[in-house]
Amino acid sequence: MSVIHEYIRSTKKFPHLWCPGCGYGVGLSALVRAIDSLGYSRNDVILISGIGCAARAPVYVDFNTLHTTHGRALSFATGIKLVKPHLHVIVIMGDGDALAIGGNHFIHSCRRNIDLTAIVFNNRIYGMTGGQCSPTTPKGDRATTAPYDNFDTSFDICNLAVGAGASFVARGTTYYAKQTERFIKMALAHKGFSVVEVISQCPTIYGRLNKMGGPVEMLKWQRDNAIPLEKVRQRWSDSTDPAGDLGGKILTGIFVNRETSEFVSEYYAMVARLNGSRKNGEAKT
Ligand SMILES: Cc1ncc(C[n+]2csc(CCOP(=O)(O)OP(=O)(O)O)c2C)c(N)n1
Repeated sequence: MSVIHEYIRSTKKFPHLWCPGCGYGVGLSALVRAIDSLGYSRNDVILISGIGCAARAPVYVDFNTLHTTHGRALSFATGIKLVKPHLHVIVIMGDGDALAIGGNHFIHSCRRNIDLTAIVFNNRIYGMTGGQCSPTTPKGDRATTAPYDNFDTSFDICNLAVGAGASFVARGTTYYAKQTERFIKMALAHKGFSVVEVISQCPTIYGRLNKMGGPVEMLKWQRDNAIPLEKVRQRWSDSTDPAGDLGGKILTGIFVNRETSEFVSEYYAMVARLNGSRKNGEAKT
């Protein structure tokens, strides 16, 4: 029996709602294996999600789980982490949930560097609601709300997270699932706001609209188009390749991994300081 079977709520919550060939099960398995390999007690883990196909992930696994409103998973997670700082608080979001309706919460969680792990399953579209453009739909691609091609420029989730102050940021794919698992494990062990973007195939909607073939072809596309960040950095430093012109390729790897002040520790340090000053009869605030 695989590790995954020890954690799934197979008798209560199956069949799951993901379409055949969806990559989200691969992303969820990578997360479960990462948690298991860190030896966390499942009672100390809480998975929180908003709304969308990605946001269904916590429902299928036997941890503490919370399914919240669209785009607000990080707010719920922030409250829980502040009240129960010993918990490993993990937030699973889709690209629309995290970057569209939840975009503001996302950037400010990065800025706070609060000790949460955000896993963003990116299928480049709104899957659950029928294939509308999301902020990560690539320019020139089709969506149900872009029948003549999308002319918006897409967000780069990882660079956005780095710029906003997240202290661990990585991108993996469902094709390179072991690599993704490794990134998630590092993110979980990291103290601070950690983000792992997981590029996933959505053969039923995004793939069909963009004539990318079935799940196997979409996975092969990932295999052939994922470029390790180190290679590009090398090219940039050689200055032979114009920066930014990646021709639709996906950069994978660790974008940032830094130690910097963390919100919950600072908050409790301040509480202790203020309580101390009260006891000593000093100013109350
Ligand atoms: C306040 C609110 N607005 C809109 C919706 C409708 N809605 C449900 S899921 C979703 C988009 C989900 O997209 P994404 O986060 O990319 O997840 P996916 O389904 O692709 O995994 C939207 C707009 C909602 N549930 N609540």
